[in-house]
Amino acid sequence: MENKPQRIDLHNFIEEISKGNSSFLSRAITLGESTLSLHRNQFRDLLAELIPNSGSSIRIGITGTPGAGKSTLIESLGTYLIEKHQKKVAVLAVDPSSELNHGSILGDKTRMELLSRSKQAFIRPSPSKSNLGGVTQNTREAVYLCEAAGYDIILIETVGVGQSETAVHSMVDFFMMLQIVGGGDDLQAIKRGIYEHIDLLVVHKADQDKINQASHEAANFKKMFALFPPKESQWNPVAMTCSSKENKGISELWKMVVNYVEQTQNSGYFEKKRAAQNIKWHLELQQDQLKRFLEENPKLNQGISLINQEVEQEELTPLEASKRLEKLLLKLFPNT
Ligand SMILES: Nc1nc2c(ncn2[C@@H]2O[C@H](COP(=O)(O)OP(=O)(O)OP(=O)(O)O)[C@@H](O)[C@H]2O)c(=O)[nH]1
Ligand SMILES: [Mg+2]
Repeated sequence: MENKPQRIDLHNFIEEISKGNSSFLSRAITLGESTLSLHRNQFRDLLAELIPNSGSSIRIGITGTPGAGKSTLIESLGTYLIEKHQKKVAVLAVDPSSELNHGSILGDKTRMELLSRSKQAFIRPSPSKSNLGGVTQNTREAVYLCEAAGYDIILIETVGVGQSETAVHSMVDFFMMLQIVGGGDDLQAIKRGIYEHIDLLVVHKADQDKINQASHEAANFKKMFALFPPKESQWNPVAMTCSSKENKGISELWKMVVNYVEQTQNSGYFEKKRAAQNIKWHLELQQDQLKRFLEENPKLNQGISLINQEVEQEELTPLEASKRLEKLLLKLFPNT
């Protein structure tokens, strides 16, 4: 027989996470990834208690095609922030394909060897769900938990393909994209319109022997950015070169983030963006809650199974089935 799900000791969790206990932080994130109602409900209570202690970090999204060097840059930047600025750094990942591709998680851990050994860093691979909505929600919640545990900088890695990039953009303060030197203009990126959403473009792998070419490419990106209409943030996207392997350009990159935060905090945009992101989160939670509520209603489930069977046996057309579902919903929720 399956074990009954365990109830967690909420107060103990709150206390330990607030003290920065990373193993409790990890367990809390796992609780949030559970699909069991008991876990989700407990997680919601935990998060509600901890959210007032969150919000004070800088949230940074990092995108780029597979192999662009995102994890390596996170290793360099994270180590720099810990050593030179005494920051605590959390690394999260949004990669809905990671369930299919366990290699990438292992790869990330080896790319972030120093960080994974540091007590000031916390690394959490992408939740292993294939549904992007679930992954996004889990990651957003993990951001709040990491902040409550005292992490000052949250770095979120995402692959520059598909919708995950847009999802990460909607949960960070600052968004950067990595492009490999010599890679040319990324046609895919142009198609996705992603250049218009980034705050910083890094011409990456700009090692000593490639620095001239990289600088030239960065200058071209700057010209392209100058043609974009002004953003609401009033921040002009920046292009710069960086070699994570040689640790070049890391402090300059950090300076850029600090400039951005200062400028947008002074203008009020920083808070405005967070408020808009909060509303988006609320709407996502609401959708999720409604979906769960419906999925867990036994009468509705029974009715849907019957309707499905009849469609499969060609006794009902899809349109007739939709009418039947509407009738069933009106019967189950008569006041609507
Ligand atoms: N020459 C050079 N190679 C680099 C640099 N940064 C990363 N690399 C190499 O690029 C390869 C990919 O690096 P990752 O950091 O795993 O790239 P990623 O973007 O995280 O890749 P995925 O997570 O698979 O999407 C590795 O072999 C790195 O050693 C750099 O600055 N210069
Ligand atoms: Mg990676």
